[in-house]
Amino acid sequence: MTATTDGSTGAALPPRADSASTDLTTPAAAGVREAAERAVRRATDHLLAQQDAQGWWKGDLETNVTMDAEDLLLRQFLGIRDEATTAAAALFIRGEQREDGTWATFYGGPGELSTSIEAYVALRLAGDLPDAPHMAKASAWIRERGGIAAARVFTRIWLALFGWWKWEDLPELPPELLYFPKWFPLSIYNFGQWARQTIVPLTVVSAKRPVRPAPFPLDELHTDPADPNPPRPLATVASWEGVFQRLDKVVRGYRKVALRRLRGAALKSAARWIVERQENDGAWGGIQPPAVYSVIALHLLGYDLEHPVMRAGLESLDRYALWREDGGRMIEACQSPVWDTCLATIALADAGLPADHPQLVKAADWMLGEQIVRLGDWAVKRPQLPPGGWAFEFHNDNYPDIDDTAEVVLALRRVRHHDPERMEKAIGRGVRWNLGMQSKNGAWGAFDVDNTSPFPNRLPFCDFGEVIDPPSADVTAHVVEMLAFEGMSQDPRTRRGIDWLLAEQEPNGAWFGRWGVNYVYGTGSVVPALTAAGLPTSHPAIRRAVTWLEQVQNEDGGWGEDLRSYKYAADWSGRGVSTASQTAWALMALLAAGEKEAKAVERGVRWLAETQAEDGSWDEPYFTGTGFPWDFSINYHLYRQVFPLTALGRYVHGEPTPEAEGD
Ligand code: R19
Repeated sequence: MTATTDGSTGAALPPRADSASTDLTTPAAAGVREAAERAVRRATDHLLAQQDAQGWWKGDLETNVTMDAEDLLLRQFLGIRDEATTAAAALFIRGEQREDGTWATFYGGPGELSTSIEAYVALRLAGDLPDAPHMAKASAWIRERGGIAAARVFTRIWLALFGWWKWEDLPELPPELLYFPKWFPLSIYNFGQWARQTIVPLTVVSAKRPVRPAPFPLDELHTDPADPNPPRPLATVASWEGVFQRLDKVVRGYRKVALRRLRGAALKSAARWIVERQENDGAWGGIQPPAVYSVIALHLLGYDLEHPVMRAGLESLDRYALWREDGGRMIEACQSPVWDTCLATIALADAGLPADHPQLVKAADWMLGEQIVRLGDWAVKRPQLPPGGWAFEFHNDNYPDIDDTAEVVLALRRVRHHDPERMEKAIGRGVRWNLGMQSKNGAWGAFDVDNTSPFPNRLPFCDFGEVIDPPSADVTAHVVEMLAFEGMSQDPRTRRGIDWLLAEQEPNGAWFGRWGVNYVYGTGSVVPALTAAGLPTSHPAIRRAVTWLEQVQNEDGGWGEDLRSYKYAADWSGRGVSTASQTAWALMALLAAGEKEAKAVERGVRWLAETQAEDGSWDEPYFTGTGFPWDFSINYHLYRQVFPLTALGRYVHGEPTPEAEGD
């Protein structure tokens, strides 16, 4: 696909299947079945071979070069950057640069300003000179787009650490924030867990305003080096943005008179808050950005690099690095072993592996050991609820999530384990925890209950990604599906989830995908959940979804949806180059809707069988995972394997049914 500068036009839309046209490739149905069976066998072998000896699966989690750039900037800030690491990171960053000199946030996507600035600075740290052709191209584009002054807050904070931007020209983030009670609109507990964990250490950085000597000037990234910090335009007085910008001025005023003792106590509280949340692996919350900012914050609060907390934190950062065959070093934003393992288990069960297959039992054993049996931040809003969830990562006991818990329970139910009592107990705790985490509106968010405050998003500070965690259709669908398999379809709590899902359906028949791209993921999650919960396949909501999926099927028989669907839904919803995981999601919905004999399914199955590689894998350069819609995208490298296997397995062996489960 040709990427364009603004993403709105130009990227070629793949041809859609035209239901009126004659099908040129009509294969005998038996041929499709054979092709599907063969694809299932090969995909099964491939997936089985990827399991770790300890029982888990983990695909690479690819995002964008801001991870790599910020890792280098952190090392520069602490004075621990070494040449070998820098060279390896630079090799990777250079390899990700686009023809036009920019860096994108997803494969085939448009150049992005803040990402390009951070990548450029990282390459300067690695010694690339401003007049080298690839650097000059990048800086010209950056200047054309408004330069550093137009970059997001996070990027300007990184630059302020080296004096390349003025702290006075950044929004305030006072550590006294920690004192807001949990009912207060701007309490840290009204931010999503990822934002909360990032903001607390950044309050320390914002209070301290540290500046390390810049290793080189960055004049070439300003539109006017003589006036590098042009004031940002004030929003209109009447708007919410205006109100919050004014609030920012008030906080600035407060900074000058901040009660010394209050500020000192707030900083101490922040340090305690951070240290208490360090996980056993030395990182924070399983994701890289909070680890990076926490290490900086603690350093500013006087922790030296030899302090055990700091040593563990710094060592943990190395574990986010993946070494590629060419010697390049890529940083993972986080790691997905629990998510990958439950999805792989479900896929292998769908593929027809016996429930007592040793590799499935091993996976179940590992998952059982990962259940979280202590309280976390979620308990601030649910103090009475006993623990029992699962997190996405290896080490993230403070932040189990509802999505992983639902899918792990669904996966455990597909395995016959030698200790059924242990299984029942674990599943019971997981189900109760998920039920306890239902939001007021009957639906489920990812990490917290009722994390829906409109205020965090209004802060001038929050100009990137999502900062709240409201219920979503994909997570709610996974919980409803899990409750249906637990025999709770008629439970009033499940019914409320179903009603919420029915009300969330878009006029075109699709559902929005919060954590996967995009309407194909939402629809692929919701339809199987609704039918598992007993909705007849003739239900109008199911029919509308089927019609939509058939309408957006590509001419080649697959489905694809570009990340641009988050920004330009009118043109891009359900549209994009066919990918293995998205084709699988569409098929999962159609099969659940009883469309096994439909032409659309036959053509989708054929597409998957034909695009499979000899070794049973699929190739998928396109990003089909979502961190934050549009702003932060993920290529989960195992998605291309587990979802096609689930779809093809269900095509061959039929849907898993709640009745058939649980022996
Ligand atoms: C479904 C399972 N999910 C519910 C869990 C998915 C976890 C996705 C991994 C997210 O990794 C992250 C998270 C946050 C960030 C940030 C960030 C940006 C803005 C703020 Br404010 C705070 C943090 C940057 O990179 C990230 C990566 C699939």
